[in-house]
Amino acid sequence: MNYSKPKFKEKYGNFINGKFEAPDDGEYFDNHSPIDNMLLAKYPRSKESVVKKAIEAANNAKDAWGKTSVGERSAILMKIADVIEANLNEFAQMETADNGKAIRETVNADVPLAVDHFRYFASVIRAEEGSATELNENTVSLIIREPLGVVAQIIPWNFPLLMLAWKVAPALASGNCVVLKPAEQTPASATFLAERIGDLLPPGVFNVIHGFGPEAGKPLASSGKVDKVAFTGETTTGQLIMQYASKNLNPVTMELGGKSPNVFFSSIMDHDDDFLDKCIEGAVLFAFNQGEVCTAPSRLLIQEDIYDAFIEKVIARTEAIKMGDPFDMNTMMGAQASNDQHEKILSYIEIGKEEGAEVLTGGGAKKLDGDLSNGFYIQPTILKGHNKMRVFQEEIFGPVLAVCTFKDEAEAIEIANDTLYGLGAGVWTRDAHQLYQIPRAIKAGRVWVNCYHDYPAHAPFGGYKKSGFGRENHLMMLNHYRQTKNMLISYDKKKL
Ligand code: TXE
Repeated sequence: MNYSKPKFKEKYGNFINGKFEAPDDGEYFDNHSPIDNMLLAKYPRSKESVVKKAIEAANNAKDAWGKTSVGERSAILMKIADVIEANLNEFAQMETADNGKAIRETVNADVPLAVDHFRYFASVIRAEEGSATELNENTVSLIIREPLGVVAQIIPWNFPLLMLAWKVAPALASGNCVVLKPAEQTPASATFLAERIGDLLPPGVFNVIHGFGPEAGKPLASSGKVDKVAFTGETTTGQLIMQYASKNLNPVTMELGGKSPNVFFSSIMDHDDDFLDKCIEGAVLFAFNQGEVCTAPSRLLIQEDIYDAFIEKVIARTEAIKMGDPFDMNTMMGAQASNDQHEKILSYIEIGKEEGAEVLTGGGAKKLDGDLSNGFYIQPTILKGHNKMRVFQEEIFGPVLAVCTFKDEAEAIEIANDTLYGLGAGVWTRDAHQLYQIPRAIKAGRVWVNCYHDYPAHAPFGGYKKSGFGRENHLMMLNHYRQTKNMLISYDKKKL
């Protein structure tokens, strides 16, 4: 199949109470493609009045939706998954045009993983069992889960459809209504989804409002008429959102930034075989999704006795990454998501150089030909330095790898944990002791051992430290969107 930029309408509305609506003040913002900086479409620049309307619609729908049976909700989520799957290529093209990522990623990862997420939560709610305990011969304790009501969800631009699925699938599965604000950089796939699934859900159950963080996100997160705020994005934005939600004592889930260590021990070089090739691929995953991944393995730690031999292979593999038209199936790395992001990454490369880091490969923007020359491309870049440098400590969110060496296990653990963040980590070794003990010692919510960047729906995902709290994926997620009701029932006729 030949992939290309899909046709967009001139402008789109917010999706509120089951239909698309123009913004009440008539204000729109322009959305450009980072591939070539061309205008894609206009979206509503929503303000508080629109946000309130969406929250009201969700509140009106919550009682009926909360009372639907598990079977009904499961069937609807299955249908949503089927609709996304049936439109896989359209979703993938839309996502590539909007975000700039390569079509091979959207076709093979973003969209299929979103489909799987809806199927997982459709299935897992049917397998759940409750709990009843006889406390004594006349007293029974029943534990019942109830939906929270209306959930505000604010998502970023790096995996627009997949982050939507991570948030929306468990919230709907648990019986909540949703008001979702996609990132202003990537409004397309949430809109496309609302167009396709709008008639599967009762009006008001799923609402999408577009706009900027302070104008639309803030009133959404601050509202006393929502019952929970779930957020993925930058750590400082997460801190603001916690402040807004705290006024209403609303619970929050925070999935924030990262600076994940990827640690390679000497034993990986013991044999020159497939496993070593896998390790090299694992190190080069810093460039996956243009490095715009909260768990990007952006710090590479190599045991010093294998450094020269291993880094040579990593550099060679990095230089073989094919950049080009994101709609070409052979392209491995596409455009950064926005001009702002492009500028931010380039400035970090300069900061690295000023700090004295050695550029091992890359080191600047990448100019492509024709229309693509206006797009936001960056060469995958490797900087050698030490862990105190800013490029080792701050989230760059681009294809920039900071590499250093370590002597032994103790130093590997020390460097790995010398970060404000604790989202992801990788450990690569053939040593059975290390492959258990090192991940246990690293303070991160997800440690991949001899693998990386795998996100199955049924494995819990989330951060330690400034990477946030609460978990996503896995059935434990359901309880982040539910209340626990305890019914204590006495069967004793006389005794109180
Ligand atoms: O993120 P924000 P930005 C990091 C990454 C990137 C930097 C800035 O380093 O360079 O953050 O990106 C909404 N009240 N990550 O500015 O601001 C916003 O509209 C309510 C890492 O795009 O966190 C969008 O929908 N909402 C991260 C969402 O928050 C607000 C993924 C995310 O935007 C708001 C994204 C406010 N005051 C960026 N301000 C990860 N680790 O996954 C913004 N928003």
